[in-house]
Amino acid sequence: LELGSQLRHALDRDELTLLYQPMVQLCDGTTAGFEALLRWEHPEHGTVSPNMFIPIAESNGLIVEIGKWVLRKACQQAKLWQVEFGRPIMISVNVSVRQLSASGFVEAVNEALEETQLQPECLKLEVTESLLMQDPESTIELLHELRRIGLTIGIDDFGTGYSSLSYLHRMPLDILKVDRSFVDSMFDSDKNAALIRSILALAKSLELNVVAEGVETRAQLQRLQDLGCHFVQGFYFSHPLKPDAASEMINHHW
Ligand code: G
Ligand code: G
Ligand code: MN
Ligand code: NA
Repeated sequence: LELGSQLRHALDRDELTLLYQPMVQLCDGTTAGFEALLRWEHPEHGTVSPNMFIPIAESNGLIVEIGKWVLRKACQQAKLWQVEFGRPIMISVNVSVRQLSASGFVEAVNEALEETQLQPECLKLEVTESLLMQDPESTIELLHELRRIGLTIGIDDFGTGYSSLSYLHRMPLDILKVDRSFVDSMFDSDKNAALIRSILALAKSLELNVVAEGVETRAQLQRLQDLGCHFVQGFYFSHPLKPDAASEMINHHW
């Protein structure tokens, strides 16, 4: 059977799961929240990466249903943590192009929030740079609507797309996530170091908070802190974790 039709059953068979990667706040070393990362536990192929099946889900339309499941599951988990730990825990959900542009996306967000009773302020959406530039005018409208609800909007994989600066400053964004390729190469040369500095300067002038992703070493962490980065994520702190293991990171001091 081909992957596409198996994916149709994956939801019913409970084969989709979310892992959670901590997002660390640099000013005080606390866990500010988590990014929810989707996995497919395939009965024969083992764990399948979203890189593999999200494109399939986008082409056969299943992304809408999968996206709703992810939103609901992530909000549910954030609410559980909030109740257990007595403070709001931010949850970030990745949203793909086709999902965001499908009609009913805002309704799906509202339903997930209502059903789980999570405050909208705890939900962050990560949209990729390429998405923002595909249809900027209607995207700006939609993001405004989501922010009016109370959501936080982050631009993911920043620096890898082709953002037009003239649109970027009109985009209703809260967070800029520096793509991990920049963190990866920040010590390679003076030019690479300058690149990440200028991304941080751009974020500052646009009044966006910055998350650096893909932090794998203490040296990277220290440099990013010196450069004024607000949040970090990466294997240096933690891989994406199952809910129980993620719970143990909530009161961890980094
Ligand atoms: O966690 P991992 O490195 O496997 O993620 C690979 C890619 O899949 C990343 O680009 C990530 O943004 C994307 N991704 C992870 N979870 C989701 C999800 O729930 N929905 C969408 N649309 N993309 C996701
Ligand atoms: O596109 P997005 O930023 O959503 O991608 C998230 C992906 O990056 C996840 O699949 C996650 O597993 C992966 N990831 C998270 N931290 C690190 C890291 O420190 N190094 C590397 N190589 N990948 C990471
Ligand atoms: Mn992401
Ligand atoms: Na990214």
